[in-house]
Amino acid sequence: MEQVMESETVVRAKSFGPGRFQTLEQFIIAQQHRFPHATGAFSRLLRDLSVAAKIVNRDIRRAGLLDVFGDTGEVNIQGEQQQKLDLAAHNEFVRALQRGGECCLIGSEEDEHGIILETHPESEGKYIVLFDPLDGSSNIDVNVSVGTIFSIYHLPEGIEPRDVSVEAALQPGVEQVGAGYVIYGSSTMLVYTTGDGVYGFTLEPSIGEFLLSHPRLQTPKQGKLYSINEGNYVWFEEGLKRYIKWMQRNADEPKRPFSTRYIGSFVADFHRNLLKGGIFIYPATAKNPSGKLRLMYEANPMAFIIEQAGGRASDGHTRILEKQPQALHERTGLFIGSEAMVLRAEAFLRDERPPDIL
Ligand code: P6P
Repeated sequence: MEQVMESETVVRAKSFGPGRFQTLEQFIIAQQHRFPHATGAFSRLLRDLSVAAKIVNRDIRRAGLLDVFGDTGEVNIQGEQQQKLDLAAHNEFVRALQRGGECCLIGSEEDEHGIILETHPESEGKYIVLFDPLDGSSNIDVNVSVGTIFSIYHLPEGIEPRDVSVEAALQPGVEQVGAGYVIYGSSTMLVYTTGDGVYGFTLEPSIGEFLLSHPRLQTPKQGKLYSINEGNYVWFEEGLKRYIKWMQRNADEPKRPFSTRYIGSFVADFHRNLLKGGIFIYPATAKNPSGKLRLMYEANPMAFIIEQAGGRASDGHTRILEKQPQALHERTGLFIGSEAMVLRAEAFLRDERPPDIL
């Protein structure tokens, strides 16, 4: 009997059988079965986003070989140089959501007004998706990890998809039904929550599947890493300056000094702190009174994830998820990460003695 050699891919695919790893699709379907009235629309929406993520991943991995480095010469709504891959990523996610038909409204960092999608007769079009298609894009040309961040809301009751306007997206973060990010790093991971824990999937390039690698992620209550651009120190409020000096002191309870880790790519800094413990701070300052990061498609989705992982997120005073948005692209100060570290930062900002909390 001639021994038919299976291709390496087939062998590897088999080695990723149900006993080893669950694919994102299998996981999404398994989760859907937990909701008796689920129609599959949300599952299809997540699948649409994961397909776009794989395409963006492919383009990023080849960025050095294709003419996609550098900027388009355009400036986006944020007043930032629009990188070619920014636009390519934005277009991929828009196309995926258009094809899927489950989304009726998109809010994207790369689009000033919001994009209303035609819904399909065979799908419900009851979701609103907000995203930063390629966060940290200024790092693309120097080969530093970048990411995509997305946030999912239901279309508010009583509004038909054909009547949707961008105001329908202006819901507080507590109304999110899903949130996630993709980190294009040493490996490509998709991390998301729907309110029942945080799950991380690592892309296996040889079979083109996201495989469950980090089930029920929890972030340490206390960490030793802090991420902040201290180049802005002169514009920090006094309480934050005191917090930074407290973290740098040679002391115990908790053991300090902490280490600073700042990549300048929010998704990468967030992901490391999520896994290892730590705090990421981009505060409102005298120079940037509203902060830099955007509430709707950066702070809110990451706040949903960090709270589901046992952490905390505020603007230093107010819980991020309870902030009532006034505009699609509004910015916010952000303190996000290990619960004890965010609580202590908030105490310093209230000008209190460092409390013995947690
Ligand atoms: P700064 C990237 O442009 C970004 O929006 C985040 O990804 C990152 O955390 C932050 O800005 C870095 O800002 O002012 O420290 O360069």
